[in-house]
Amino acid sequence: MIRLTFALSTAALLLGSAAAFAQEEAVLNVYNWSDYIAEDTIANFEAETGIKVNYDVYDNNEIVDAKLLAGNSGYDIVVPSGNFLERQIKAGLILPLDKSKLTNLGNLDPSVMATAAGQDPDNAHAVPYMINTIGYGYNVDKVAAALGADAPTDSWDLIFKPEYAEKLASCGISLLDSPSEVTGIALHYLGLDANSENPDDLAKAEALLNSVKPYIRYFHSSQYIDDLGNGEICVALGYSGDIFIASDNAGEGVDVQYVIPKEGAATLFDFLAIPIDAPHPENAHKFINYILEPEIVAAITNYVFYANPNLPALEFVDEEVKSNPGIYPPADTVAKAFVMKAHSPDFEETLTRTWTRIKTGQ
Ligand code: N2P
Repeated sequence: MIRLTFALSTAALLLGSAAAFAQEEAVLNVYNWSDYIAEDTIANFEAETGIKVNYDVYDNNEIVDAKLLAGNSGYDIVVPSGNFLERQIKAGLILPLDKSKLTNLGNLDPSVMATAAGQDPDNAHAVPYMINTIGYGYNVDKVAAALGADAPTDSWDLIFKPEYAEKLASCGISLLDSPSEVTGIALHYLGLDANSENPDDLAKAEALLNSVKPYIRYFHSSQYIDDLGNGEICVALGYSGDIFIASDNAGEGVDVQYVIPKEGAATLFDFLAIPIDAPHPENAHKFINYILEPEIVAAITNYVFYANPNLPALEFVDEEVKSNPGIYPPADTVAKAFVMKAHSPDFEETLTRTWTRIKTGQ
């Protein structure tokens, strides 16, 4: 009898949650990076599923992190980079995926999934969306005018050696407003571990950034797309695809090139993930499965110039995109790149204070 009661109440619970899913309102709240989806992806998803999408954008991991930590963000989909995702999973902020609902999961490159499992054990919580490197973009004519033929446009020296940065100040250098990524790159440039949490190492990165700070026009993580293209700035440390977008949108006669510096660039995955308290988890799974369709994700890659890890999508990626070594880098470039890892919460706090000091000089 007890067993029967238990069975009945379990069945009622299951029916209850099935009913809750069935009754989930036809809404999905997406929080994605700016310039990180094709023009018609959302409209096509809405037309195919009848789900209305509310779509917000951000340009920096720290913003999403703070919203997830605060809870009740209202978002059903977020797109953290792997190093942030790793910490968010450990903190219980991300919903485990129901893989039975992700019928297209097998499209993902097994080697990428193996790498991703380093940040999301067993790939249990998130699906790799796009792959990017962090290098820099530069305006070929303006940099040549400022530095002549000797400009080190294959090296981080262009930004981190004051003798060059000083000469570029008048045409404008911008850095990402991203503490972990920019200090990681500075550490790597100094020959130190990009993921070091040693205070002495961080002090060296701070000193390097301070040495070029007088020549930095601004710290921002998306403004450079327009400004590189319209000639407002001439060098931007930034995300690979965003620099290709700047190049693609550049005004008449403006030649913007992306550089993966010879010392190595940062490389990272951004992931599709569902916050633990997402109001529409069922719709979020439908969205992730939709993005996993080869033609859908290929259209995104063709529009935003970031590589995706979906193997059957490759045949739908434009030839000029897949043959671009800045978008689909060759193996030796990948070997020199470094992966950003999760920081401890304590170090993250120290880093935030250091970053404020660098930006404000106080
Ligand atoms: C898109 C920037 C995405 C790359 N504009 C950040 N990881």
